[in-house]
Amino acid sequence: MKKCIEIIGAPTAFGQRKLGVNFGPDALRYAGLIERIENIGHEVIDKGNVESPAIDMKKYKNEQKGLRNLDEVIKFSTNLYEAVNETKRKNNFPLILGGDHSLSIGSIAGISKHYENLGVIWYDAHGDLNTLDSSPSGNIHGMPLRALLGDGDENLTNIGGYKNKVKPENVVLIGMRDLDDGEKEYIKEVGIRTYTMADIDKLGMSKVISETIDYLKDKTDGIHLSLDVDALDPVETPGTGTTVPGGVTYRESHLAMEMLHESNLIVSADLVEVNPLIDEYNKTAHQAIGLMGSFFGEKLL
Ligand code: 6HN
Ligand code: MN
Ligand code: MN
Ligand code: MN
Repeated sequence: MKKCIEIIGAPTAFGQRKLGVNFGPDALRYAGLIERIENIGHEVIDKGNVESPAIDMKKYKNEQKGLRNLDEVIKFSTNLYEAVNETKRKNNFPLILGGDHSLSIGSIAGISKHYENLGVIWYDAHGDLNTLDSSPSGNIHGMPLRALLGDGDENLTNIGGYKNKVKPENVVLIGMRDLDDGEKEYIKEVGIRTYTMADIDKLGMSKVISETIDYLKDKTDGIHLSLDVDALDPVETPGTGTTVPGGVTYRESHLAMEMLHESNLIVSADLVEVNPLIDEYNKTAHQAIGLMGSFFGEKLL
């Protein structure tokens, strides 16, 4: 089925400390993302990049107390919320290009407004379920999913003018291998469906995705994919700020994307944490684009 996909660049680096992730959207464009999706037969509209507050280098590089770059993250999230909301109002498919993972606070705020029960697949090495108290870093890219579930700084939980964008029973975590203690406790406390790397090894990706789809399909009215490229093994996607060894392979990820495409349940996606400044000749963007091919229904024959 032909889709109208709106590309929304989200050039933010305020959620962490490695500059260059703000160039992720252009790295993905220059590696050929749009042509790749158009060649499948979809219509693609590139909305360009969302406006971002300027980076004050001194402030950015310095130690900060509390939530790093909070004001900038709030402003950026609000801008992104508005852009994504507009795309959904037109009933187009938003593909949000990061940028660090804090952007999901804004993107999912713009999507969830249009659903009673949005499902979220968080494909990542990390849970991104910290609050300031449990965070080892103060980096907001380690907190977006928790903010979307309703906990954290009020400004972040209320982007878009409403709270509790997602329900814990509508979330599935895939690829987990680096969780902070507070995140582990929270996952158990509220009961979030989680596939760790050990689970993926044991079950195989095919079973992981078919279980995920079965788990979400009846209770949700649309599913958002949040794809952090650090879910993959750093050998496959080295150009990202918080690599963790022992990740998902490129082929397993293709299978996951193909199965999600076939499910026909996905309504939006974030592709985040591509950092061309710490990459090997834009390899990570190229790998990510390969995955987007499968995600949007590319077939060899
Ligand atoms: N990401 N759990 C660590 C932290 O600082 O909170 C790492 C977060 C990584 C964030 O995957 O987008
Ligand atoms: Mn992440
Ligand atoms: Mn991650
Ligand atoms: Mn950690």
